[in-house]
Amino acid sequence: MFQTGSFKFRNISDGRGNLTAIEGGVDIPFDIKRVYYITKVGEGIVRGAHSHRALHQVLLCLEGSVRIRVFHGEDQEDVWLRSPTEGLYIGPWVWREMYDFSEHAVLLVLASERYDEADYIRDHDAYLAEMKQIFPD
Ligand code: T46
Repeated sequence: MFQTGSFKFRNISDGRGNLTAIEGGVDIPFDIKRVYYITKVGEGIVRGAHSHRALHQVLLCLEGSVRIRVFHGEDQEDVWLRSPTEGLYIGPWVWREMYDFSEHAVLLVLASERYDEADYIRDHDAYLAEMKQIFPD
């Protein structure tokens, strides 16, 4: 129902450097309709602080590190992304916040749908109320 999960992607390394390939529907459980990335986040800044109703995403930190806090109902977990071969899957109805971006951190996000502001719940009380309505137990 409320899903998060970790992925480890294959690193193809040779004398020229590293290469990691991610195929939608193969390496991650959805087709990729959108890619975006977040850079130059200053010290102490918190991003995210919202949930989605339908969107599936995988987050990767290509450079540096970032801490992701995921929350669904009463459970909360902090996940550090520190390697470009690690991905964090976040499904619908999971509240997420991104903290502690290191200097030069590059957060890449693979998304299952095109951008749709109507899919966001940006108010935490509204999120809890909607969750209670949809998942009463
Ligand atoms: C998420 C976390 C991990 C667009 O126009 N198109 C887009 O595809 C996206 C993602 C955003 N925007 C606009 C909407 C806002 O005016 O860019 C502005 C900043 O977006 P937001 O405040 O939602 O950014 P974050 O970093 O708080 O959240 C983003 C994603 O929006 C969100 O889906 O899960 O990264």
